[in-house]
Amino acid sequence: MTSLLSNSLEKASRALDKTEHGAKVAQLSACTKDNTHPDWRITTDYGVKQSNTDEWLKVASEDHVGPALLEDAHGREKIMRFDHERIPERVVHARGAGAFGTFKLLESAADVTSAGVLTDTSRSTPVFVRFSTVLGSRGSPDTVRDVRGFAVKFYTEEGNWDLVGNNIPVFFIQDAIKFPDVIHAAKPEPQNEIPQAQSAHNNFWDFMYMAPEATHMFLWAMSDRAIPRSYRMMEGFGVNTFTLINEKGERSFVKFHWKPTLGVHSLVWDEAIKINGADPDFHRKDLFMSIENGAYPKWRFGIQVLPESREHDFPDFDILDATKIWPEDEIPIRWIGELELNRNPDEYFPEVEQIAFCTSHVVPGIGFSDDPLLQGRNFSYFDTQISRLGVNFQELPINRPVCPVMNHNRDGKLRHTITKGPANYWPNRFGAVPPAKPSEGAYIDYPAKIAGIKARLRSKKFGYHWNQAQLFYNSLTEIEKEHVAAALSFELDHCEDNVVYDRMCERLADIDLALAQKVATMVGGPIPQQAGRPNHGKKTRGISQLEKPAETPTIATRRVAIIIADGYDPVAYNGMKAALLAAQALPFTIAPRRSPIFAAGEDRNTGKGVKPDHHLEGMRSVLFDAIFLPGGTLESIQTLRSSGRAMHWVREAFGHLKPIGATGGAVALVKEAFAVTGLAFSEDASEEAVESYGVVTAGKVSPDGFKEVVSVAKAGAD
Ligand code: HDD
Repeated sequence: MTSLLSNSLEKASRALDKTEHGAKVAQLSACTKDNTHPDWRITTDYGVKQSNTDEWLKVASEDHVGPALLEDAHGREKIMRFDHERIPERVVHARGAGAFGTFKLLESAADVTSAGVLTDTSRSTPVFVRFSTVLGSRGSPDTVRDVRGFAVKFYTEEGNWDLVGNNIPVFFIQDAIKFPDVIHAAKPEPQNEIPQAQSAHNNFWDFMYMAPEATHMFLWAMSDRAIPRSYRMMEGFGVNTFTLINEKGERSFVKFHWKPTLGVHSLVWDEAIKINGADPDFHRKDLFMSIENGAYPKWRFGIQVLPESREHDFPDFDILDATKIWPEDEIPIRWIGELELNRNPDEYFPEVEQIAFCTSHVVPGIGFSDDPLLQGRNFSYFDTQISRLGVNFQELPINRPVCPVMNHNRDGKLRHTITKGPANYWPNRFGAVPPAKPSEGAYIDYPAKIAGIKARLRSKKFGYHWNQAQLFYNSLTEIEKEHVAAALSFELDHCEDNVVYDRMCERLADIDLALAQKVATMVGGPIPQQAGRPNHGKKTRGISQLEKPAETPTIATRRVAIIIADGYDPVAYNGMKAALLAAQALPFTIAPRRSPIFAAGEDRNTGKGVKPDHHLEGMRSVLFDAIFLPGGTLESIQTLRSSGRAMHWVREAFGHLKPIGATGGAVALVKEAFAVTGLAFSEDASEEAVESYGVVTAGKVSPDGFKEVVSVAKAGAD
């Protein structure tokens, strides 16, 4: 795929390094080295060149070599460094991928905040974004059913701002003190560490029932949002309620949003579970390759703002409750900025693994609210970085702010800044300047007036667990509702304890009776006869992902398999490949073998043939967004028809509702493959009927036909 990278794109991304990423890349380059320097030879970590890095120093005689000597400092260093390569993985969100990018403000929010990053439209703020799954270990697959992390570090001129969000706008619990419970219940069970990276087990669903506040979020987690097609095609949400403070000292509540310009798209579950085996790095690769190919993913940045005076205006929910959304129908989103990811990391560990986010890291103009989940998070992240990376974690290159840092924090493990001067305390007698005033850019802690009793409490509206769960379900389209029912049926099928699935069937009746009945029938639970709580029937905008197509329909970066065999039609093959490349899609040639495949009429002794990118056994249709069969001689069709794998590619792509194109003799092959699915398209089936399934066939090859396949694929991509 890298071969698609044109020189001009490479140049463009290098140019970006200097301009768009500015300060952060300049800072990182000071600690970046290039191990490919032609004059360099292998040395120890203390800099001494070594002549042999393949044999340990040993005692040798004529007929015997060994034992190995402890004296070998190079050998010992090499092994000891290796022994200590791992650090504790993140306790949640261990599996992740990241990239550098740029945040640009398109419209100033100076009416509500004084933050430079949200008011100065001339700025280009460097960022690093890390996407992740929550439950799995570092080596777990990418396409599991799970919430995805969407953590953004803005390296602003006033210090680092970490917006640590998810791709789902609500959370399982309301108070941070319950975080260890929900995570213990969701992670592998303690007696056998099973299952990995799955919520489909007894403990998770036990907790979902026992903690009714989780009801809204588990519906989101059972929806298509939890199996995204790509990190580039998912929304991001700050989830918690933060605050903004403007120059006049007025405070507003705020929720942060990211919306992908490529639209929100998901896999289907059958694809997701198969991709986990076929390519466990599917999302990581997708992000890396699209940036490498110059197809930089973009998101709009939005804020939902409520003046402080409106805190109690919403009878159905508390605006500080992280298990609730602020419905867009009531509080619209102001889209004010844009994020683009345009540079891959140079090395995974020092950048993606060592990046450390803390929700407590905000800049002047942005503050916290009394959201009890956020308050606990502000403690937890800093604490976890100390155990993961050590107390000097903010000195690591990826974590350093681009503005000056001056304070009297010193020492600790692996401190490496050398600070000159005799004073490591304040105030001191050496005439150091005093701390800045607010007018000089200092952070202002908003002087909120607080009075009350000390107690372990939640406010009353935190008890309304059902209204937004129903609102979410009602706002989905029929197909999305079917997917929720199927996901619940899958998950509860993996719970062997009938106490768990029986209770969950009862719980679902608090949301929607038909949903509960459908799932109960599938999983063998008691079938509820009446709703636990009547469904209020309300809906809102912004929930169904079908409302969120790409800003401009596109198949750029989508993967298309062109399946050929010896005797293929070169006009159809080359024409389609050219049409796909023109649309910036990624065509892959797939054939029964990876050695050259010869076109119809090509001499197999003198011709060069086409070298496929993969053979049919090396890949699976689940790894592609669309397939095309160019047809050709009888021999070529016969080769594919008699291959169970080739026919399975076609059927599986059809089963996953992917666009399929075929020309010439391949049309009959495609129809034959469908016959097994029970959807035999008769020879005289109307074109519309066939196309309604995303299938485009043409007896004759024509440039218009290629365009049509591309346009059906575009519609399919949405
Ligand atoms: Fe968290 C990591 C998102 C609640 C405690 N969290 C972490 C990451 C993301 C989130 C994206 C990965 C950051 C990275 O890529 O390094 N977490 C959320 C969201 C939450 C949330 C959107 C709800 C609004 N988290 C939450 C609570 C607590 C934590 C309530 C604890 C009280 N989260 C952590 C942590 C992690 C973490 C243990 C593990 C690794 C890390 O912080 O750096 O501190």
